[in-house]
Amino acid sequence: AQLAFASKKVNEAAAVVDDRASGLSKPLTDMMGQWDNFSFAPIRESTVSRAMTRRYFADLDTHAETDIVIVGAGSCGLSAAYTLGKLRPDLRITLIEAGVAPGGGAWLGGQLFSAMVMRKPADVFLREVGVPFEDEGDYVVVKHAALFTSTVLARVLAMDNVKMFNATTVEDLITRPAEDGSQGVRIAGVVTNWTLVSMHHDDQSCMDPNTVNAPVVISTTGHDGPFGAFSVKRLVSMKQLEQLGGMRGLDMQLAEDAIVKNTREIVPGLIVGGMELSEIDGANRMGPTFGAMALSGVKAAEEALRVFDL
Ligand code: AHZ
Repeated sequence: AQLAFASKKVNEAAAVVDDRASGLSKPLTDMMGQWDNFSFAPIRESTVSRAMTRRYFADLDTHAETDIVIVGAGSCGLSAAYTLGKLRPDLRITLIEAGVAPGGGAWLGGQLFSAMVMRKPADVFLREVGVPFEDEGDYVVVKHAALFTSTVLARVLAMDNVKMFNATTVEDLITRPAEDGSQGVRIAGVVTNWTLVSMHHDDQSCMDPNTVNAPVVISTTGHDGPFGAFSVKRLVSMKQLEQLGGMRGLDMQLAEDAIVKNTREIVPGLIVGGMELSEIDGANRMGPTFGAMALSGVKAAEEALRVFDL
Protein backbone atom coordinates (compact mmCIF):
# COMPACT_ATOMS: atom_id res chain seq x y z
CA ALA A 1 0.00 0.00 0.00
CA GLN A 2 2.86 2.29 0.85
CA LEU A 3 4.47 1.57 -2.52
CA ALA A 4 1.23 2.31 -4.32
CA PHE A 5 0.98 5.57 -2.38
CA ALA A 6 4.59 6.52 -3.26
CA SER A 7 4.03 5.66 -6.90
CA LYS A 8 0.82 7.75 -6.97
CA LYS A 9 2.80 10.69 -5.52
CA VAL A 10 5.51 10.26 -8.17
CA ASN A 11 2.88 10.14 -10.91
CA GLU A 12 1.25 13.28 -9.55
CA ALA A 13 4.66 15.01 -9.47
CA ALA A 14 5.31 13.91 -13.06
CA ALA A 15 1.95 15.28 -14.10
CA VAL A 16 2.89 18.63 -12.55
CA VAL A 17 6.21 18.64 -14.43
CA ASP A 18 4.29 17.68 -17.59
CA ASP A 19 1.85 20.56 -17.11
CA ARG A 20 4.50 23.14 -16.36
CA ALA A 21 6.90 22.04 -19.04
CA SER A 22 4.51 22.18 -21.97
CA GLY A 23 7.56 22.70 -24.21
CA LEU A 24 8.79 19.15 -23.52
CA SER A 25 7.99 16.56 -26.14
CA LYS A 26 5.44 13.85 -25.26
CA PRO A 27 7.78 10.80 -25.16
CA LEU A 28 9.99 12.62 -22.65
CA THR A 29 7.13 13.45 -20.33
CA ASP A 30 5.77 9.88 -20.79
CA MET A 31 9.06 8.64 -19.34
CA MET A 32 8.69 10.65 -16.16
CA GLY A 33 7.40 8.80 -13.14
CA GLN A 34 8.22 5.43 -14.73
CA TRP A 35 11.79 5.02 -13.45
CA ASP A 36 11.22 1.78 -11.50
CA ASN A 37 10.69 -0.13 -14.76
CA PHE A 38 13.35 1.80 -16.61
CA SER A 39 16.22 0.16 -18.52
CA PHE A 40 18.53 1.23 -21.39
CA ALA A 41 18.69 -0.73 -24.64
CA PRO A 42 21.46 -3.39 -24.45
CA ILE A 43 24.96 -2.70 -25.82
CA ARG A 44 28.40 -4.31 -26.00
CA GLU A 45 31.45 -2.18 -25.13
CA SER A 46 33.14 -2.80 -28.49
CA THR A 47 30.08 -1.36 -30.23
CA VAL A 48 30.65 1.95 -28.42
CA SER A 49 34.35 1.95 -29.34
CA ARG A 50 33.61 1.20 -32.97
CA ALA A 51 30.84 3.81 -33.17
CA MET A 52 33.39 6.48 -32.18
CA THR A 53 36.57 5.31 -33.89
CA ARG A 54 34.93 4.43 -37.22
CA ARG A 55 33.53 7.95 -37.51
CA TYR A 56 36.68 9.70 -36.31
CA PHE A 57 38.95 7.88 -38.72
CA ALA A 58 36.48 8.35 -41.59
CA ASP A 59 36.53 12.09 -40.79
CA LEU A 60 40.36 12.10 -40.75
CA ASP A 61 40.33 10.35 -44.11
CA THR A 62 37.76 12.74 -45.64
CA HIS A 63 39.36 15.90 -44.24
CA ALA A 64 42.95 15.03 -45.20
CA GLU A 65 42.03 16.95 -48.37
CA THR A 66 39.85 19.89 -47.47
CA ASP A 67 38.76 23.17 -49.10
CA ILE A 68 39.33 25.47 -46.14
CA VAL A 69 41.13 24.91 -42.82
CA ILE A 70 40.29 27.27 -39.95
CA VAL A 71 42.88 27.23 -37.17
CA GLY A 72 41.43 28.13 -33.76
CA ALA A 73 37.78 27.92 -32.67
CA GLY A 74 37.61 31.14 -30.67
CA SER A 75 34.98 33.81 -31.36
CA CYS A 76 36.63 34.77 -34.66
CA GLY A 77 37.26 31.23 -35.93
CA LEU A 78 33.74 30.09 -35.02
CA SER A 79 32.21 33.12 -36.77
CA ALA A 80 34.28 32.38 -39.88
CA ALA A 81 33.22 28.71 -39.79
CA TYR A 82 29.55 29.67 -39.38
CA THR A 83 29.67 32.11 -42.32
CA LEU A 84 31.52 29.78 -44.67
CA GLY A 85 29.54 26.72 -43.69
CA LYS A 86 26.23 28.51 -44.22
CA LEU A 87 27.13 30.32 -47.46
CA ARG A 88 28.86 27.39 -49.08
CA PRO A 89 27.45 23.97 -48.12
CA ASP A 90 29.41 22.58 -51.09
CA LEU A 91 32.80 23.33 -49.47
CA ARG A 92 34.53 20.98 -47.03
CA ILE A 93 35.59 22.97 -43.97
CA THR A 94 37.98 21.71 -41.28
CA LEU A 95 38.10 23.54 -37.95
CA ILE A 96 41.10 22.70 -35.78
CA GLU A 97 41.13 23.70 -32.12
CA ALA A 98 44.00 23.07 -29.71
CA GLY A 99 41.83 23.07 -26.60
CA VAL A 100 39.51 20.30 -25.51
CA ALA A 101 36.94 23.07 -25.03
CA PRO A 102 36.49 25.29 -28.10
CA GLY A 103 35.54 28.95 -27.64
CA GLY A 104 38.89 30.60 -26.82
CA GLY A 105 38.40 33.76 -24.76
CA ALA A 106 34.64 33.95 -25.36
CA TRP A 107 33.20 32.05 -22.39
CA LEU A 108 33.21 35.18 -20.23
CA GLY A 109 32.60 38.78 -21.22
CA GLY A 110 35.65 40.28 -19.54
CA GLN A 111 37.63 39.64 -16.33
CA LEU A 112 35.28 37.08 -14.73
CA PHE A 113 32.05 38.86 -15.72
CA SER A 114 29.28 37.02 -17.55
CA ALA A 115 27.73 39.52 -19.97
CA MET A 116 29.16 39.98 -23.47
CA VAL A 117 29.16 43.42 -25.09
CA MET A 118 29.09 43.93 -28.86
CA ARG A 119 29.08 47.33 -30.52
CA LYS A 120 26.69 47.85 -33.40
CA PRO A 121 26.53 46.84 -36.20
CA ALA A 122 27.70 43.42 -34.88
CA ASP A 123 24.10 42.83 -33.70
CA VAL A 124 23.49 41.76 -37.31
CA PHE A 125 25.59 38.65 -36.65
CA LEU A 126 23.70 37.89 -33.43
CA ARG A 127 20.37 38.13 -35.26
CA GLU A 128 21.68 35.89 -38.04
CA VAL A 129 22.84 33.20 -35.62
CA GLY A 130 19.85 33.57 -33.29
CA VAL A 131 21.49 34.86 -30.10
CA PRO A 132 19.13 37.01 -27.98
CA PHE A 133 20.43 40.36 -26.70
CA GLU A 134 19.43 43.59 -24.97
CA ASP A 135 19.62 46.70 -27.14
CA GLU A 136 21.43 49.54 -25.37
CA GLY A 137 21.58 51.99 -28.27
CA ASP A 138 25.10 51.98 -29.73
CA TYR A 139 25.84 48.57 -28.30
CA VAL A 140 24.04 45.35 -27.41
CA VAL A 141 24.51 42.95 -24.49
CA VAL A 142 24.20 39.16 -24.55
CA LYS A 143 23.30 38.07 -21.01
CA HIS A 144 26.13 35.51 -20.90
CA ALA A 145 29.15 35.21 -23.21
CA ALA A 146 28.66 31.45 -23.04
CA LEU A 147 25.23 31.87 -24.67
CA PHE A 148 26.92 33.47 -27.70
CA THR A 149 29.70 30.89 -27.88
CA SER A 150 27.53 27.83 -27.32
CA THR A 151 24.95 29.00 -29.88
CA VAL A 152 27.49 29.69 -32.65
CA LEU A 153 29.28 26.44 -31.78
CA ALA A 154 26.02 24.46 -31.95
CA ARG A 155 25.14 25.96 -35.34
CA VAL A 156 28.62 25.18 -36.71
CA LEU A 157 28.74 21.63 -35.37
CA ALA A 158 25.31 20.87 -36.85
CA MET A 159 26.53 21.71 -40.38
CA ASP A 160 27.18 18.66 -42.57
CA ASN A 161 30.13 20.30 -44.31
CA VAL A 162 32.07 21.33 -41.19
CA LYS A 163 34.15 19.01 -39.01
CA MET A 164 35.82 20.25 -35.85
CA PHE A 165 38.87 18.40 -34.57
CA ASN A 166 39.34 19.66 -31.03
CA ALA A 167 42.21 18.73 -28.70
CA THR A 168 44.24 18.98 -31.93
CA THR A 169 47.05 21.51 -32.39
CA VAL A 170 48.31 23.00 -35.62
CA GLU A 171 52.06 22.50 -35.17
CA ASP A 172 53.22 23.83 -38.52
CA LEU A 173 52.12 25.04 -41.94
CA ILE A 174 52.47 23.11 -45.22
CA THR A 175 54.25 25.26 -47.81
CA ARG A 176 54.89 25.20 -51.54
CA PRO A 177 57.31 27.38 -53.53
CA ALA A 178 55.69 30.66 -54.61
CA GLU A 179 54.25 30.58 -58.09
CA ASP A 180 56.14 33.77 -59.07
CA GLY A 181 59.56 32.11 -58.60
CA SER A 182 60.46 34.39 -55.63
CA GLN A 183 61.85 33.25 -52.25
CA GLY A 184 58.28 33.31 -50.99
CA VAL A 185 55.96 30.41 -50.30
CA ARG A 186 52.28 29.76 -50.55
CA ILE A 187 50.52 28.01 -47.70
CA ALA A 188 49.02 24.70 -48.77
CA GLY A 189 47.63 23.21 -45.56
CA VAL A 190 48.51 22.51 -41.93
CA VAL A 191 50.52 20.04 -39.88
CA THR A 192 48.67 18.68 -36.85
CA ASN A 193 49.09 16.61 -33.75
CA TRP A 194 46.86 15.77 -30.84
CA THR A 195 47.43 18.57 -28.33
CA LEU A 196 48.50 16.23 -25.54
CA VAL A 197 51.19 14.87 -27.88
CA SER A 198 52.29 18.40 -28.87
CA MET A 199 52.74 19.21 -25.19
CA HIS A 200 55.24 16.36 -24.79
CA HIS A 201 57.72 17.06 -27.57
CA ASP A 202 60.35 17.96 -24.93
CA ASP A 203 60.14 14.78 -22.86
CA GLN A 204 59.28 12.08 -25.41
CA SER A 205 61.15 11.06 -28.52
CA CYS A 206 59.99 12.55 -31.82
CA MET A 207 56.29 12.02 -32.43
CA ASP A 208 55.73 12.90 -36.03
CA PRO A 209 52.58 14.80 -36.88
CA ASN A 210 49.73 14.40 -39.33
CA THR A 211 48.74 16.68 -42.22
CA VAL A 212 45.72 18.33 -43.83
CA ASN A 213 46.07 19.67 -47.39
CA ALA A 214 44.03 22.77 -48.23
CA PRO A 215 44.30 25.61 -50.76
CA VAL A 216 43.07 28.07 -48.10
CA VAL A 217 43.98 28.38 -44.43
CA ILE A 218 42.30 30.91 -42.14
CA SER A 219 44.29 31.44 -38.95
CA THR A 220 42.51 32.87 -35.90
CA THR A 221 44.73 31.74 -33.03
CA GLY A 222 44.38 34.90 -30.93
CA HIS A 223 47.02 37.28 -29.59
CA ASP A 224 50.43 36.10 -28.39
CA GLY A 225 50.39 33.62 -25.52
CA PRO A 226 51.09 29.94 -24.87
CA PHE A 227 48.91 28.98 -27.87
CA GLY A 228 48.33 32.39 -29.43
CA ALA A 229 49.52 34.00 -32.68
CA PHE A 230 50.77 30.63 -33.86
CA SER A 231 50.71 31.09 -37.65
CA VAL A 232 52.13 34.61 -37.73
CA LYS A 233 55.00 33.68 -35.39
CA ARG A 234 55.74 30.76 -37.71
CA LEU A 235 55.73 33.10 -40.72
CA VAL A 236 58.48 35.11 -39.02
CA SER A 237 60.59 32.04 -38.18
CA MET A 238 60.26 30.78 -41.78
CA LYS A 239 61.25 34.28 -43.00
CA GLN A 240 57.99 35.07 -44.77
CA LEU A 241 57.42 38.10 -42.51
CA GLU A 242 60.32 40.27 -41.39
CA GLN A 243 58.95 40.85 -37.90
CA LEU A 244 55.71 41.21 -35.98
CA GLY A 245 54.32 44.62 -35.16
CA GLY A 246 53.33 43.44 -31.67
CA MET A 247 49.86 44.02 -30.22
CA ARG A 248 49.50 47.55 -28.80
CA GLY A 249 47.64 48.83 -25.73
CA LEU A 250 43.89 48.93 -25.38
CA ASP A 251 41.84 51.35 -27.48
CA MET A 252 38.36 49.98 -28.21
CA GLN A 253 37.57 52.75 -30.67
CA LEU A 254 40.59 52.13 -32.90
CA ALA A 255 41.06 48.42 -32.35
CA GLU A 256 37.70 47.06 -33.47
CA ASP A 257 37.52 48.91 -36.80
CA ALA A 258 41.17 48.07 -37.57
CA ILE A 259 40.83 44.33 -36.95
CA VAL A 260 37.74 43.99 -39.14
CA LYS A 261 39.00 46.20 -41.99
CA ASN A 262 42.46 44.58 -42.07
CA THR A 263 41.37 40.95 -41.97
CA ARG A 264 43.13 39.73 -45.10
CA GLU A 265 45.42 37.33 -46.89
CA ILE A 266 48.88 37.78 -45.34
CA VAL A 267 50.90 35.43 -47.52
CA PRO A 268 49.43 33.48 -50.43
CA GLY A 269 47.06 30.86 -49.07
CA LEU A 270 46.88 32.25 -45.50
CA ILE A 271 44.21 34.63 -44.25
CA VAL A 272 44.58 35.96 -40.70
CA GLY A 273 41.69 37.26 -38.59
CA GLY A 274 40.81 38.15 -35.00
CA MET A 275 43.45 39.11 -32.45
CA GLU A 276 46.21 37.18 -34.25
CA LEU A 277 46.11 40.03 -36.76
CA SER A 278 46.98 42.62 -34.08
CA GLU A 279 50.36 40.88 -33.70
CA ILE A 280 51.21 41.44 -37.38
CA ASP A 281 49.86 44.96 -37.74
CA GLY A 282 50.82 46.32 -34.33
CA ALA A 283 47.12 47.05 -33.82
CA ASN A 284 45.52 47.93 -30.50
CA ARG A 285 43.66 45.40 -28.41
CA MET A 286 40.00 46.03 -27.61
CA GLY A 287 39.57 44.01 -24.43
CA PRO A 288 36.05 42.94 -23.46
CA THR A 289 34.04 43.83 -26.54
CA PHE A 290 33.48 41.13 -29.13
CA GLY A 291 31.84 42.68 -32.22
CA ALA A 292 35.16 42.84 -34.07
CA MET A 293 35.80 39.13 -33.52
CA ALA A 294 32.43 38.15 -35.03
CA LEU A 295 32.75 40.51 -38.00
CA SER A 296 36.44 39.70 -38.59
CA GLY A 297 35.27 36.08 -38.91
CA VAL A 298 32.69 37.15 -41.50
CA LYS A 299 35.36 39.14 -43.39
CA ALA A 300 37.81 36.22 -43.26
CA ALA A 301 35.14 33.99 -44.80
CA GLU A 302 34.47 36.56 -47.53
CA GLU A 303 38.21 36.96 -48.23
CA ALA A 304 38.62 33.19 -48.48
CA LEU A 305 35.89 32.96 -51.09
CA ARG A 306 37.08 36.06 -52.99
CA VAL A 307 40.84 35.50 -52.97
CA PHE A 308 40.55 31.86 -53.91
CA ASP A 309 37.62 32.26 -56.25
CA LEU A 310 35.85 29.36 -54.57
O1 AHZ B 1 43.05 27.37 -28.18
C1 AHZ B 1 43.09 28.55 -28.98
C2 AHZ B 1 41.78 29.36 -28.93
O2 AHZ B 1 40.66 28.52 -28.73
C3 AHZ B 1 43.18 28.22 -30.47
N1 AHZ B 1 44.55 27.98 -30.94
C4 AHZ B 1 45.65 28.73 -30.71
N2 AHZ B 1 46.74 28.21 -31.30
C5 AHZ B 1 46.33 27.08 -31.94
C6 AHZ B 1 46.97 26.10 -32.73
N3 AHZ B 1 46.23 25.07 -33.20
C7 AHZ B 1 44.89 24.99 -32.95
N4 AHZ B 1 48.28 26.17 -33.00
C8 AHZ B 1 44.92 26.95 -31.70
N5 AHZ B 1 44.23 25.92 -32.21
O3 AHZ B 1 42.75 29.43 -31.10
C9 AHZ B 1 41.69 29.99 -30.33
C10 AHZ B 1 41.90 31.50 -30.30
O4 AHZ B 1 40.79 32.07 -29.67
P1 AHZ B 1 40.88 33.50 -28.97
O5 AHZ B 1 39.59 33.75 -28.30
O6 AHZ B 1 42.12 33.61 -28.17
O7 AHZ B 1 41.09 34.47 -30.26
P2 AHZ B 1 40.08 35.36 -31.11
O8 AHZ B 1 40.94 36.20 -31.98
O9 AHZ B 1 39.00 34.55 -31.73
O10 AHZ B 1 39.36 36.27 -30.02
C11 AHZ B 1 40.12 37.11 -29.24
C12 AHZ B 1 39.21 37.82 -28.25
C13 AHZ B 1 40.03 38.70 -27.38
S1 AHZ B 1 40.26 40.33 -27.63
C14 AHZ B 1 41.29 40.46 -26.33
C15 AHZ B 1 41.95 41.70 -25.91
O11 AHZ B 1 41.80 42.72 -26.59
O12 AHZ B 1 42.65 41.62 -24.89
N6 AHZ B 1 41.44 39.29 -25.73
C16 AHZ B 1 40.75 38.31 -26.30
C17 AHZ B 1 40.77 36.91 -25.77
